[in-house]
Amino acid sequence: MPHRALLALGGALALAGALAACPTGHVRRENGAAARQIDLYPLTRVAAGSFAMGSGASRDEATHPVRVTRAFLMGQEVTQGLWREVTGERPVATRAQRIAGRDGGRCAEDQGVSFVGDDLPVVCVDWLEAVAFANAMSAREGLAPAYVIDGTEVRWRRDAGGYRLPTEAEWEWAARGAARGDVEATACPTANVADASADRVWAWGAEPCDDGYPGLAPVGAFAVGAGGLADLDGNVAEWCWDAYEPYPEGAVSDPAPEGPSDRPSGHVTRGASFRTRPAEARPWVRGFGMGNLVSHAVGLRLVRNAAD
Ligand SMILES: [Ca+2]
Ligand SMILES: [Ca+2]
Repeated sequence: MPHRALLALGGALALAGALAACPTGHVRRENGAAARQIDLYPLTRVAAGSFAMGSGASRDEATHPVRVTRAFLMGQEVTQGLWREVTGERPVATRAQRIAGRDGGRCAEDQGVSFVGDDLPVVCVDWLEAVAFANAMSAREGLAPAYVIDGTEVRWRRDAGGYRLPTEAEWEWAARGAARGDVEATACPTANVADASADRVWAWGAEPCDDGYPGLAPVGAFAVGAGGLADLDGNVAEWCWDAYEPYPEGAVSDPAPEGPSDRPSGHVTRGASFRTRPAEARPWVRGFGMGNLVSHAVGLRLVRNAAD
């Protein structure tokens, strides 16, 4: 068994029982008020724990011990319908007009494939828009905002109860727990990746399977892994909080490198997308984009600190 497959198995075993679904559709208010129905963004609890982060397959994925000291609640990829509900804007269509030419002008449509739909993941939002959306979600539910945003500078108030982007470590910890075993071998039929249907549109290269979605898939269209998290290994890559840095050599707790939103080396994105070949759809692959990157393959999912 390849080293990275062993690590994947080890990670999955270490996480057995670490993920547990919250009662669907409920969140508990931070201020102790009675829980209320939240229909639009169910959350899954991810327990605190320790794991070996990074596959060890390359210097960029250097394996190192990481401790996630606090449980958190994680949602699915943010849909365009949720974005519109919270902000009043339909991001893809409006941004495609405002930013024509960026990402090849493909934010709303590419080669006849539509990227617009309420049940599709939000795409073509940059990192600053993603953190601003997290604060907007918090405001909507009366939660303390996680971010103080001053122009392009963003400060994370780590104890705040509001919505935020996951850290890269939280994302990988959750993804390893939700993985369905050998992700490399199974990504194509169980996640929205660059498959034969995409090849028929964009001629990216023949793949041996067809997941049925050349572009975006509705969020949650594929079977969820342990604990109820979906699309961690496909559909859209997702913005994380972290500035993109080389991994540390030693053990760390709650790593979360910070930097200006427009730093040249950018912010981390995690997870494969519909543009990722199945063999590359691995939960420890790191991506990054400038804070102002706009891509129709990059969206977001949100987390909150768990109350206990
Ligand atoms: Ca696909
Ligand atoms: Ca994803």
